[in-house]
Amino acid sequence: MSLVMASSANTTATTTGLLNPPSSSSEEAKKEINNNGALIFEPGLLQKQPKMPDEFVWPSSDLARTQHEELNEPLVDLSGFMRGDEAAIEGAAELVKVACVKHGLFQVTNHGIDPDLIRAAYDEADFIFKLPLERKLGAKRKPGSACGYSGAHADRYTSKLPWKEIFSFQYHHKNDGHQSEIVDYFKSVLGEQLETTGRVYQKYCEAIKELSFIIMELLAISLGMDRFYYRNFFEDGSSLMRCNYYPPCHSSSLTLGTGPHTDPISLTILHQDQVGGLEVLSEGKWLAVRPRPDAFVVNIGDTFMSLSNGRYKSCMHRALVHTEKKRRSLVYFVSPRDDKIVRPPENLIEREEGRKYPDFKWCDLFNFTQKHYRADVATLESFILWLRSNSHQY
Ligand SMILES: O=C(O)CCC(=O)C(=O)O
Repeated sequence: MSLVMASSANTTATTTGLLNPPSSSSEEAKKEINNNGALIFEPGLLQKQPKMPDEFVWPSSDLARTQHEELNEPLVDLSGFMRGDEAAIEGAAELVKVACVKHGLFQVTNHGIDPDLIRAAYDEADFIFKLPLERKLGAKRKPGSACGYSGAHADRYTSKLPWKEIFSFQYHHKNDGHQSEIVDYFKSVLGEQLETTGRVYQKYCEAIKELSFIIMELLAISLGMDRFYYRNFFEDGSSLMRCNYYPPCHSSSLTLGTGPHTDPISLTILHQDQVGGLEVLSEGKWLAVRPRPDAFVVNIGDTFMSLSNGRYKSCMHRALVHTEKKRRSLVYFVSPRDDKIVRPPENLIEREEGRKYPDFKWCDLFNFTQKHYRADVATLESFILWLRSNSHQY
């Protein structure tokens, strides 16, 4: 992190290692470095502090120790799906079903994504996070938006800060006439120099979108529905791609890289590097998800839980940080078009004892998590209470 320290020479370090605004510079530069008054995450300095700043210390309930046990999630081999082998597809759908009913997470292998593309996506993430602090803050997330740079979510919160930096951007599944959406975004917020980075992620998102559609087909089959039902539902949707960078942390037992939460979106497709740290709550125990270079982790989010009328569980997970090693993950969050009504298909309602959740629009849940509520272990329940109290019924 020395790059960041060098670039922030005109900032003043507090005893906590969170940076105060610079004392003398132009108003514009001040605003940029000052993060609009929010504290700035600078892990290089934090590592030199004798004590972990309170902002990063999580309550013991969230820090409940891992069981030193791995989650026994299924490894779903997609090669049968790729060659159209119906028996193999049925077998894969059965594995998906068991995992989604139990805890909402499985891994997929033989997914067809080029390992060189995955490697390139990690290399570009390293490049982004090594940029000077001013450049990253110049691309910081705007209020109400999920896109851009954020250090420890310090722009939004003042406690239970996650020990990580993130960079996120949007990708529309139907990008008619705008096939360089991500390239253009990178160039606009980080400069022309980032064109190659944008191209790598454009390719990465296009490939993962195809994978997400395959998984949507498997999910539909596993729920006994028309195979293309969810694929069609998400065809004109969008995804958010997030690169997570977790610096090493001496006080790793006091903090978290990502706190316990379920994802508000529909489906998450994640690749983690070999350091490990992703954990899932299963039957009351935090269990590690083993990193596999050849696999993607897939988990159900709140919106898909609603679309399955509560049959499939939104996966409760968190990420630990390592004492000596940096950790990275590449996360692709799938969502329907903003104005789509989230409602389970009729045949899932008929077979069930009524509706588990009311209809809602995805954009309302998204805005709820951006403006009113910090995604945690109870996002969907809280959203539904809010929806009802605000008479947003569809
Ligand atoms: O890094 C990980 O393994 C988990 C990331 C995550 O849950 C998130 O970014 O929401």
